[in-house]
Amino acid sequence: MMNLPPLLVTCGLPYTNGPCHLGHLRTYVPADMYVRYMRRAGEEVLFVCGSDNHGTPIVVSAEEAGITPRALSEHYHKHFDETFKRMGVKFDRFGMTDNPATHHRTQTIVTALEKNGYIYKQIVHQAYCTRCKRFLPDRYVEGTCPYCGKPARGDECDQGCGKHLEPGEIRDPVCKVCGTKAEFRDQEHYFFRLSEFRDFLLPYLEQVRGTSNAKNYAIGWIKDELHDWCITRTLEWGVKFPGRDDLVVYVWVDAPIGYIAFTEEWTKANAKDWKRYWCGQNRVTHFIGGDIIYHHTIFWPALLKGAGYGVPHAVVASGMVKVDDHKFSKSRGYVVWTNDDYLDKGLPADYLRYYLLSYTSHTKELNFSWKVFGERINNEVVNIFGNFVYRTLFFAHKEFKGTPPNIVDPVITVEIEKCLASVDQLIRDYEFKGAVDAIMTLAAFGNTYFQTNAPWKMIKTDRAEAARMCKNSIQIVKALALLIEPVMPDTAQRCWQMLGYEDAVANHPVSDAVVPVSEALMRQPVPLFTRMEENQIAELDALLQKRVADANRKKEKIPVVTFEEFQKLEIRTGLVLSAEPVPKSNKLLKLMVDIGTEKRQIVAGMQQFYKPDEMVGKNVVVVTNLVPAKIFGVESNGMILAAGDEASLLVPQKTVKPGTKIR
Ligand code: B3M
Ligand code: ZN
Repeated sequence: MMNLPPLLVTCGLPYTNGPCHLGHLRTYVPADMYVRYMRRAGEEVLFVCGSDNHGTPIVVSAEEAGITPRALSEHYHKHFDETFKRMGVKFDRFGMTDNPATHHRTQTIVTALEKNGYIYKQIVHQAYCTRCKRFLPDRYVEGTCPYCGKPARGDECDQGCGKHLEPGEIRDPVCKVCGTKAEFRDQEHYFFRLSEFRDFLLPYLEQVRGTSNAKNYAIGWIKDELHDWCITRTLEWGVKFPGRDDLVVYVWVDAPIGYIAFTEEWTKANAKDWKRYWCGQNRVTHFIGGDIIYHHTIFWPALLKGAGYGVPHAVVASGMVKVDDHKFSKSRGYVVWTNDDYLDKGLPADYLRYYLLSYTSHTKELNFSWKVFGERINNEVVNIFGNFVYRTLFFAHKEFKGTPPNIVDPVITVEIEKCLASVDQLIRDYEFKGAVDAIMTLAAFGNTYFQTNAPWKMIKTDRAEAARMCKNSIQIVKALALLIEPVMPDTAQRCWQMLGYEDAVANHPVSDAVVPVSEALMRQPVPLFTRMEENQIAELDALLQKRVADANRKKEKIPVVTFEEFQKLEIRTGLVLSAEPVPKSNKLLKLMVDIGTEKRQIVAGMQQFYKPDEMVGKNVVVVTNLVPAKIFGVESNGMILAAGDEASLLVPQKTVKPGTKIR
């Protein structure tokens, strides 16, 4: 282990265009566990992340919200920073890609790439909206994936095959803002020669560390053709391409460069050298979602290599998250918001951390459901871990006022050592679930030990023997507190304090698990956990079901109408000239309406709400280009707009000439 470079752990950067949800946590919580453990295993670790502020996801959302991209970014940056802290995810540095450090490092790297001959200019056929009068980069355009035919965004097939799309590749492009069919126009852009990195990437990927999904996908992809990437965009918002005021770099250039910039921000503030982390032999370890493997295993290493930096040591990719067996989807309601649905309901961060870490292996699909969540918390965290700790400490406190002064039995020490060794191996292999399981196995062992030895009976006949059993159990509690810290940091600290320690459990190496518990006086123990009650779970689940139902209703009843479609409707003001009931109907009125250019006969269902006389002389709003229809045998040529079941008429605020267009 001599002279290993320091370990740098990063997490994929959240876009600052929406709140934190379970999908984010699936990556951040395991990364945090890894960092906490590796630190306490004696490694020098730096943990950095930040928010991703550039690119069309932010510009489009800011436009929708009517604020600047910077304001939107600051809002969500703060949100993520606070949410991660609440979840116990503790970065050494949580930066912003729009800050000077990222701008500077990006321009430096792009300049180096140009100098090294990896960037060239080329004309591309870029989607252009004639209505908005602008080019449509990335998420400004939607259409069909040329590879799989599924609906796609300008730069990625997000609903189908997941491929990265180059400008001009998307089929049937439509402007996301106004719905107009886009056309392709020529524009000059800069390209990165990704295709030249194949010979570097093949052997690189063979040895890269991390999870097998990342490596295997990447190796599969580079066996196909590698195409160059267009790395500039016509946007105002972003990092300027060096020497071009009209172009910014593609967000996927400056986003990963943010990892370096955030490291620099931290080293600067801590009198350290960022090059130790990034240049030459390094231990950069990227934790990312499974949907951005391509960017981190192919594009990013090539970029670093081309600019003369060290390349990542490991890529750890998490599996997808499902909710109630459905693909995670904000618009369909299959989402769990970290604050609204979880933390703000008063639920402990540690429960969710435990669930996320222990549900399944890191690379597998995690299928969230409140029911399973409740079961696992009650059956494992509360019944096994919590029960064992509380029984042991309660007994020790009651009978001995603390830890009795015995020697820990070798069998107990062996059991703890076995657990330490397997946890260590599993975490280094990014098998976080396996590690949690191993810790829980030790807790179950403790439970069984306490139950079968029954020191509460023994004490009636042999106090010394009961003290020995108690000491053994307490030693297991100590080991559990130390081991569970990366998983449930708050729980671990409370457990640690109940053992009588005053300091932070996180400051102790995990190996302290076999150091005999000091004979400190204990505090009055209290249960570590509260159970998840059935009605509480039912309420949380009902909220999710309601959100899904609402989303469904919205989807079914309200189809999205493009601006062009909307424009097809002709809506004008009209003046009611005469009105009379339609014979044999108690609902309908037959009206004659002046719509400026002509007089129209219109049948309207408003007899119950308006007397014919009342209608005469009213200014109304009429859809004038509806297909004529016969209602109760009477021809109706238009529709009068009214609100709700009582047919409250829509009328212009100020009197206008009949025939005035509504727009
Ligand atoms: N901001 C979010 C995503 O695509 C994106 C990650 C950047 S990591 C450098 O998941
Ligand atoms: Zn596709």
